[in-house]
Amino acid sequence: MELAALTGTPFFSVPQHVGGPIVEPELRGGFFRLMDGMLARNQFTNSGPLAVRLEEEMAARFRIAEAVAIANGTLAQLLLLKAIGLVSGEALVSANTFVATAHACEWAGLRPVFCDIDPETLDLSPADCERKMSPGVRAIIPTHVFGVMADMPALGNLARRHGVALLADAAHAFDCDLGGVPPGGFGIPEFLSFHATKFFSTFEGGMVLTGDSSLARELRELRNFGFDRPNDAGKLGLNAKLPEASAAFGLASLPFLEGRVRRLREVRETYIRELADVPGLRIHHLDRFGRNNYRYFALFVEESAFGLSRDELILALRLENILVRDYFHPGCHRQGHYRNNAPRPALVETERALSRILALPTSFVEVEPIVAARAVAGLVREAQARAEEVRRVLRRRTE
Ligand code: T4K
Repeated sequence: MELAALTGTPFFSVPQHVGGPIVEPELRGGFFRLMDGMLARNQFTNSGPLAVRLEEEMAARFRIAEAVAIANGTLAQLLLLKAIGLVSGEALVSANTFVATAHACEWAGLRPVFCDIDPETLDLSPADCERKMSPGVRAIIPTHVFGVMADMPALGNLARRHGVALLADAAHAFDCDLGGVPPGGFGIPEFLSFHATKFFSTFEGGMVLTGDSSLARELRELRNFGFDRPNDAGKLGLNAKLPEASAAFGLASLPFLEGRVRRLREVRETYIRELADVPGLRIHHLDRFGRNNYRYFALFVEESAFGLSRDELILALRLENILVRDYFHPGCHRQGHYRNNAPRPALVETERALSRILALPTSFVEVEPIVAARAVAGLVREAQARAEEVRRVLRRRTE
C-alpha cells in the first residue's frame, strides 16, 4: 500500500474518526416516526413519554429497578454525588479517564485523588487505591475504560473495609459486563453517557442505574430544578432533563444494537487478524473478563520494535485521513486544571500505558467497515515496514 506520508495522497477521501456517531441507514425511519409523534403531541421535554419509555427500556436491559435519564453523563455523575451526599472530602479516581469524571467530583465538592491503573484492564488499580486511602477519602469511583469493567469485587471489598462509598463511571460500558454482571448489578449506583460518540447514543444524554427507588426519586427531583411538589422547589436542583428528541434517537437505535455489536466485533477481528504479528504492537484485550460492545479498539505501540513512536504513527495515519486518538493521554492528572495536584509517587502504569496507547476507528463513513479496517491495518503495517522513510518525511514536515 502506498502511504500518504510518502505520496501526499490520503487513502480515505473523508475523515475517519474514532467516535464518529454510529447511525445505521434503517434507523432513520424509526427515528423520524418517533419525531413525528413528538411534534404531534407538542411535548418536547419535561419527562415526556419517550424519555419515560427509554428509562423503562434501560431498566429492563440492565436488569435494574431504576434507570434515571439525565441530560448527559457529566450531570448524571454530579447529580448522583449530590443525591448521596458526597459533597466534601476526597474521591479516589483513575487518571486514565475522560476529564469529566474528575470534573464532576470537583463540581460536587469532592477533591479527586488520582490513582494508578491495572496495566491489564487499564482501570483503577485496587492496590493503588489501598495505598492512597486516607481519612479524607469518602468515595472510590472507577471508570470502566473501553467497556472493560473495573475489578468491582476487589474495589467493593476495599470500600467496605474503609467505610467509603463506591460508585462507577460506566460511560463506556453499555451492554458490557463483568462475569455476566452488568453495570448497576454490583449493588452500587453507576452512571452512563449517551454522548454522540458512544456505542449507544442519544446525541447528548446520560443515565444513572440504581436499585434504590428513593435515590431514583431524589435524582428525578434534582434533574428538574429540585421540584419535589408542584411549584415548590424543596431542594437545590438544576435543569438536567433529557429532551424527547434525544430519547427518540435512543429508542430508534434499540433494534439495531445486536447488529451493531456484531459489526464492531467483525472490525475488531479484522484488526486482530491483520495486526497481531506486526512487531512492536500489542492489542488491548476487551473481553477477557466479560462481555464488551467493541466500540473501542486500542493497541500499544512499542517504539523500539515498531520503528516509529506512537505519536509518529498518529501523524502518519492522520495524513491518511484516519484520525486516530490516544485516549486518555495525557491523563487527567496532567490536564491544566489538575497539574498542580500531581500525584506522588508518579503513576507508573498510567504513564507507561498512555505514552503508548492508540485507538483506531471502529466505525467508518462512506466505506464498508471490514474493507476500511483492512485498509487501516494495511497502512499501519506499511508504516512499520517503511518506518525509517516515514520518520524522515515526518521530521522534515515538522522542521
Ligand atoms: N466518563 C467517561 C469515561 C467518558 O468517556 C465521558 C465522555 C464522560 C464521563 C462524560 O460523559 P458526557 O458528559 O460526555 O455524556 C469525546 C466526547 O465529547 C465525550 O463525551 C467522551 N466521553 C469522550 C471520550 O470523547 P473528544 O473531545 O475526545 O471527542 P469529540 O467529541 O471531539 O469526538 C470525537 C470525534 O468524533 C470528533 O473528532 C469528530 C467525531 N464526531 C463527534 C461528534 C460529537 C462526529 O463525527 N460527530 C459528532 O457529532 O470527547
